[in-house]
Amino acid sequence: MSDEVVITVAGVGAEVTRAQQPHLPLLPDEVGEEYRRAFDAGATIGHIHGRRPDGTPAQDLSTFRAYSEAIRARCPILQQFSTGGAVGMGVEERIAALELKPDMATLTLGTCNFGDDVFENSLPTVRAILERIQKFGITPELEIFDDGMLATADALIARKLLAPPLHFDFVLGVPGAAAATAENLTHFARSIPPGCTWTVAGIGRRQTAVATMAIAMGGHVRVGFEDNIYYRKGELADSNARFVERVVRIAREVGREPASVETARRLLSLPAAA
Ligand code: KMH
Ligand code: ZN
Repeated sequence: MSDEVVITVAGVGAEVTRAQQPHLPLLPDEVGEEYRRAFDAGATIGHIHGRRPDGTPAQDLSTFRAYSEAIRARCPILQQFSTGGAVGMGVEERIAALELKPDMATLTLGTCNFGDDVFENSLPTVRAILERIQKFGITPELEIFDDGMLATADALIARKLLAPPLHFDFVLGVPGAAAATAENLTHFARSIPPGCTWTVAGIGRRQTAVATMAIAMGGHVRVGFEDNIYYRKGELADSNARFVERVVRIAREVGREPASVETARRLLSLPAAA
Protein backbone atom coordinates (compact mmCIF):
# COMPACT_ATOMS: atom_id res chain seq x y z
CA MET A 1 0.00 0.00 0.00
CA SER A 2 1.34 3.42 -0.83
CA ASP A 3 1.86 5.76 2.10
CA GLU A 4 0.18 8.50 0.11
CA VAL A 5 -3.44 8.85 -0.91
CA VAL A 6 -4.37 10.67 -4.09
CA ILE A 7 -7.43 12.82 -3.47
CA THR A 8 -9.55 13.91 -6.40
CA VAL A 9 -11.97 16.78 -6.04
CA ALA A 10 -15.06 16.59 -8.26
CA GLY A 11 -16.26 20.05 -7.44
CA VAL A 12 -18.68 20.97 -10.21
CA GLY A 13 -20.36 17.93 -11.81
CA ALA A 14 -23.08 18.12 -14.40
CA GLU A 15 -26.26 17.42 -12.49
CA VAL A 16 -26.12 19.28 -9.15
CA THR A 17 -27.83 22.69 -9.20
CA ARG A 18 -27.27 25.94 -7.31
CA ALA A 19 -30.75 25.49 -5.88
CA GLN A 20 -29.58 22.24 -4.29
CA GLN A 21 -26.09 23.45 -3.32
CA PRO A 22 -25.70 27.24 -3.06
CA HIS A 23 -21.88 26.99 -2.98
CA LEU A 24 -21.65 25.19 -6.33
CA PRO A 25 -19.00 27.02 -8.42
CA LEU A 26 -20.09 27.94 -11.96
CA LEU A 27 -18.08 30.89 -13.29
CA PRO A 28 -14.40 30.30 -14.14
CA ASP A 29 -13.11 32.40 -11.25
CA GLU A 30 -15.44 30.59 -8.85
CA VAL A 31 -14.22 27.22 -10.13
CA GLY A 32 -10.59 28.38 -9.96
CA GLU A 33 -10.98 29.52 -6.35
CA GLU A 34 -12.84 26.37 -5.34
CA TYR A 35 -10.17 24.09 -6.80
CA ARG A 36 -7.40 26.21 -5.27
CA ARG A 37 -9.01 25.79 -1.85
CA ALA A 38 -9.37 22.04 -2.44
CA PHE A 39 -5.72 21.84 -3.55
CA ASP A 40 -4.58 23.72 -0.44
CA ALA A 41 -6.59 21.23 1.64
CA GLY A 42 -4.83 18.22 0.03
CA ALA A 43 -6.49 17.41 -3.29
CA THR A 44 -4.13 16.62 -6.18
CA ILE A 45 -6.56 15.91 -9.03
CA GLY A 46 -9.39 18.19 -10.12
CA HIS A 47 -12.16 16.34 -12.00
CA ILE A 48 -13.76 18.97 -14.22
CA HIS A 49 -17.18 19.38 -15.83
CA GLY A 50 -18.19 22.55 -17.62
CA ARG A 51 -21.20 24.76 -16.93
CA ARG A 52 -22.67 27.84 -18.52
CA PRO A 53 -23.15 30.83 -16.20
CA ASP A 54 -26.80 29.78 -15.77
CA GLY A 55 -25.67 26.36 -14.55
CA THR A 56 -26.59 24.26 -17.58
CA PRO A 57 -23.93 21.67 -18.42
CA ALA A 58 -21.52 22.57 -21.24
CA GLN A 59 -18.59 20.53 -22.52
CA ASP A 60 -17.43 23.07 -25.11
CA LEU A 61 -13.86 24.14 -25.68
CA SER A 62 -14.23 27.73 -24.51
CA THR A 63 -15.84 26.77 -21.20
CA PHE A 64 -13.11 24.22 -20.48
CA ARG A 65 -10.38 26.60 -21.57
CA ALA A 66 -11.69 29.25 -19.20
CA TYR A 67 -11.98 26.79 -16.31
CA SER A 68 -8.60 25.23 -17.01
CA GLU A 69 -6.82 28.60 -17.16
CA ALA A 70 -8.60 29.87 -14.04
CA ILE A 71 -7.49 26.78 -12.12
CA ARG A 72 -3.94 26.77 -13.50
CA ALA A 73 -3.49 30.43 -12.61
CA ARG A 74 -4.16 29.56 -8.98
CA CYS A 75 -2.71 26.09 -8.34
CA PRO A 76 -0.90 23.15 -9.99
CA ILE A 77 -3.67 20.61 -9.32
CA LEU A 78 -3.71 17.88 -12.00
CA GLN A 79 -6.60 18.51 -14.37
CA GLN A 80 -8.89 15.66 -15.30
CA PHE A 81 -11.58 16.51 -17.85
CA SER A 82 -14.85 14.62 -17.80
CA THR A 83 -15.85 12.94 -21.04
CA GLY A 84 -19.06 11.74 -19.41
CA GLY A 85 -20.56 15.20 -19.53
CA ALA A 86 -24.24 15.15 -18.66
CA VAL A 87 -26.73 12.41 -19.52
CA GLY A 88 -28.10 12.87 -23.01
CA MET A 89 -25.09 14.68 -24.48
CA GLY A 90 -23.71 13.45 -27.82
CA VAL A 91 -20.24 11.97 -28.07
CA GLU A 92 -18.68 14.88 -29.98
CA GLU A 93 -19.94 17.34 -27.39
CA ARG A 94 -18.50 15.19 -24.59
CA ILE A 95 -14.99 15.16 -26.06
CA ALA A 96 -14.82 18.62 -27.63
CA ALA A 97 -12.40 20.00 -25.04
CA LEU A 98 -9.83 17.19 -25.12
CA GLU A 99 -7.67 19.09 -27.59
CA LEU A 100 -6.62 21.19 -24.58
CA LYS A 101 -4.65 18.08 -23.54
CA PRO A 102 -5.49 17.86 -19.84
CA ASP A 103 -3.43 15.57 -17.61
CA MET A 104 -6.26 13.03 -17.53
CA ALA A 105 -9.71 12.37 -18.97
CA THR A 106 -12.40 10.02 -17.80
CA LEU A 107 -13.64 7.08 -19.84
CA THR A 108 -16.75 5.24 -18.68
CA LEU A 109 -16.67 1.63 -19.85
CA GLY A 110 -20.37 0.93 -20.33
CA THR A 111 -23.97 2.04 -20.21
CA CYS A 112 -25.91 2.14 -16.96
CA ASN A 113 -29.03 3.56 -15.47
CA PHE A 114 -28.42 6.93 -13.82
CA GLY A 115 -31.43 7.62 -11.63
CA ASP A 116 -34.33 7.99 -14.02
CA ASP A 117 -31.94 8.56 -16.94
CA VAL A 118 -29.58 6.36 -18.95
CA PHE A 119 -25.85 7.15 -19.08
CA GLU A 120 -25.08 5.93 -22.59
CA ASN A 121 -21.68 4.40 -23.25
CA SER A 122 -22.13 1.78 -25.95
CA LEU A 123 -18.94 0.09 -27.14
CA PRO A 124 -18.73 2.36 -30.23
CA THR A 125 -19.05 5.36 -27.88
CA VAL A 126 -16.31 3.98 -25.62
CA ARG A 127 -14.01 3.34 -28.57
CA ALA A 128 -14.62 6.83 -30.02
CA ILE A 129 -13.82 8.52 -26.71
CA LEU A 130 -10.76 6.33 -26.14
CA GLU A 131 -9.48 7.11 -29.61
CA ARG A 132 -9.71 10.86 -28.94
CA ILE A 133 -8.06 10.48 -25.52
CA GLN A 134 -5.18 8.56 -27.09
CA LYS A 135 -4.89 10.95 -30.04
CA PHE A 136 -3.97 13.71 -27.59
CA GLY A 137 -1.74 11.51 -25.41
CA ILE A 138 -4.01 11.94 -22.37
CA THR A 139 -4.02 9.42 -19.51
CA PRO A 140 -7.48 7.89 -19.09
CA GLU A 141 -9.21 7.24 -15.79
CA LEU A 142 -11.49 4.25 -16.34
CA GLU A 143 -14.87 4.86 -14.71
CA ILE A 144 -16.53 1.69 -13.43
CA PHE A 145 -20.16 2.03 -12.37
CA ASP A 146 -21.05 -1.66 -12.65
CA ASP A 147 -19.52 -5.12 -12.81
CA GLY A 148 -19.89 -5.46 -16.59
CA MET A 149 -17.64 -2.45 -17.09
CA LEU A 150 -14.78 -4.44 -15.56
CA ALA A 151 -15.30 -7.08 -18.23
CA THR A 152 -15.09 -4.35 -20.86
CA ALA A 153 -11.77 -3.21 -19.38
CA ASP A 154 -10.48 -6.78 -19.73
CA ALA A 155 -11.73 -6.95 -23.33
CA LEU A 156 -10.05 -3.66 -24.27
CA ILE A 157 -6.81 -4.83 -22.68
CA ALA A 158 -7.03 -8.18 -24.52
CA ARG A 159 -7.44 -6.28 -27.80
CA LYS A 160 -4.47 -4.07 -26.87
CA LEU A 161 -6.61 -0.94 -26.98
CA LEU A 162 -5.62 -0.32 -23.36
CA ALA A 163 -2.39 -1.33 -21.62
CA PRO A 164 -1.80 -1.66 -17.86
CA PRO A 165 -0.84 -0.08 -15.59
CA LEU A 166 -4.19 1.69 -15.71
CA HIS A 167 -6.03 3.86 -13.25
CA PHE A 168 -9.65 3.07 -12.34
CA ASP A 169 -12.39 5.02 -10.58
CA PHE A 170 -15.08 2.90 -8.93
CA VAL A 171 -18.26 4.98 -8.85
CA LEU A 172 -20.45 3.40 -6.21
CA GLY A 173 -23.96 4.38 -5.23
CA VAL A 174 -25.47 5.76 -8.44
CA PRO A 175 -29.17 4.81 -8.35
CA GLY A 176 -29.44 2.05 -10.95
CA ALA A 177 -25.78 0.97 -10.82
CA ALA A 178 -23.52 -0.75 -8.26
CA ALA A 179 -24.31 0.04 -4.63
CA ALA A 180 -21.79 1.68 -2.29
CA THR A 181 -20.99 -1.43 -0.25
CA ALA A 182 -17.82 -2.95 1.16
CA GLU A 183 -18.55 -6.10 -0.85
CA ASN A 184 -18.69 -4.25 -4.16
CA LEU A 185 -15.60 -2.19 -3.40
CA THR A 186 -13.63 -5.29 -2.45
CA HIS A 187 -14.83 -7.17 -5.51
CA PHE A 188 -13.97 -4.28 -7.86
CA ALA A 189 -10.54 -3.72 -6.29
CA ARG A 190 -9.71 -7.43 -6.64
CA SER A 191 -10.88 -7.55 -10.25
CA ILE A 192 -8.48 -5.11 -11.89
CA PRO A 193 -5.15 -6.25 -13.37
CA PRO A 194 -2.04 -6.35 -11.16
CA GLY A 195 -0.15 -3.08 -10.97
CA CYS A 196 -3.23 -0.93 -11.64
CA THR A 197 -4.41 1.76 -9.24
CA TRP A 198 -7.91 2.72 -8.18
CA THR A 199 -9.91 5.42 -6.52
CA VAL A 200 -13.48 5.38 -5.25
CA ALA A 201 -16.25 7.92 -5.70
CA GLY A 202 -19.09 7.25 -3.29
CA ILE A 203 -22.34 8.88 -4.29
CA GLY A 204 -24.51 10.60 -1.72
CA ARG A 205 -24.51 9.74 1.96
CA ARG A 206 -22.13 6.77 1.54
CA GLN A 207 -19.31 9.02 0.31
CA THR A 208 -17.36 9.15 3.56
CA ALA A 209 -17.93 5.47 4.34
CA VAL A 210 -16.50 4.20 1.07
CA ALA A 211 -13.71 6.80 1.16
CA THR A 212 -12.72 5.49 4.59
CA MET A 213 -12.74 1.90 3.28
CA ALA A 214 -10.57 2.90 0.31
CA ILE A 215 -8.07 4.67 2.53
CA ALA A 216 -7.77 1.57 4.74
CA MET A 217 -7.48 -0.73 1.69
CA GLY A 218 -4.72 1.25 -0.01
CA GLY A 219 -6.88 2.86 -2.66
CA HIS A 220 -7.41 6.51 -3.47
CA VAL A 221 -10.39 8.78 -2.97
CA ARG A 222 -12.69 11.18 -4.80
CA VAL A 223 -14.96 13.64 -3.02
CA GLY A 224 -16.90 16.75 -3.98
CA PHE A 225 -20.22 18.30 -4.87
CA GLU A 226 -20.56 16.20 -8.02
CA ASP A 227 -21.04 13.15 -5.84
CA ASN A 228 -22.40 14.52 -2.57
CA ILE A 229 -23.61 17.92 -1.41
CA TYR A 230 -24.08 17.21 2.32
CA TYR A 231 -21.31 17.38 4.88
CA ARG A 232 -23.44 15.25 7.17
CA LYS A 233 -27.12 14.36 7.32
CA GLY A 234 -29.21 17.51 6.93
CA GLU A 235 -26.16 19.84 6.70
CA LEU A 236 -25.04 21.12 3.32
CA ALA A 237 -21.26 21.36 2.89
CA ASP A 238 -20.03 24.94 2.61
CA SER A 239 -17.20 24.06 0.19
CA ASN A 240 -15.54 21.17 -1.60
CA ALA A 241 -12.47 21.75 0.54
CA ARG A 242 -14.40 20.64 3.63
CA PHE A 243 -14.73 17.16 2.13
CA VAL A 244 -11.04 17.11 1.26
CA GLU A 245 -10.10 18.19 4.79
CA ARG A 246 -12.14 15.34 6.22
CA VAL A 247 -10.54 12.61 4.11
CA VAL A 248 -7.09 14.04 4.87
CA ARG A 249 -7.87 13.70 8.61
CA ILE A 250 -9.06 10.11 8.11
CA ALA A 251 -6.01 9.24 6.01
CA ARG A 252 -3.62 10.63 8.59
CA GLU A 253 -5.30 8.57 11.30
CA VAL A 254 -4.27 5.42 9.42
CA GLY A 255 -0.80 6.65 8.51
CA ARG A 256 -1.33 7.96 4.98
CA GLU A 257 -0.57 11.45 3.74
CA PRO A 258 -2.22 13.32 0.88
CA ALA A 259 -0.09 12.82 -2.24
CA SER A 260 1.75 15.72 -3.80
CA VAL A 261 1.29 16.36 -7.52
CA GLU A 262 4.67 14.75 -8.22
CA THR A 263 3.80 11.67 -6.16
CA ALA A 264 0.39 11.37 -7.82
CA ARG A 265 2.08 11.45 -11.22
CA ARG A 266 4.36 8.61 -10.17
CA LEU A 267 1.67 6.50 -8.49
CA LEU A 268 -0.78 6.86 -11.39
CA SER A 269 1.86 6.46 -14.12
CA LEU A 270 1.22 9.91 -15.56
CA PRO A 271 3.90 11.45 -17.76
CA ALA A 272 6.31 13.81 -15.99
CA ALA A 273 5.37 17.49 -16.19
CA ALA A 274 6.45 19.14 -19.45
N1 KMH B 1 -22.51 13.18 -15.29
C1 KMH B 1 -22.56 11.75 -15.35
C2 KMH B 1 -23.72 11.29 -16.20
C3 KMH B 1 -17.64 11.42 -15.96
O1 KMH B 1 -17.45 12.52 -15.50
O2 KMH B 1 -16.87 10.89 -16.76
C4 KMH B 1 -21.32 11.15 -15.88
C5 KMH B 1 -20.05 11.52 -15.26
C6 KMH B 1 -18.90 10.66 -15.61
O3 KMH B 1 -19.94 12.44 -14.50
ZN1 ZN C 1 -17.90 13.49 -13.63
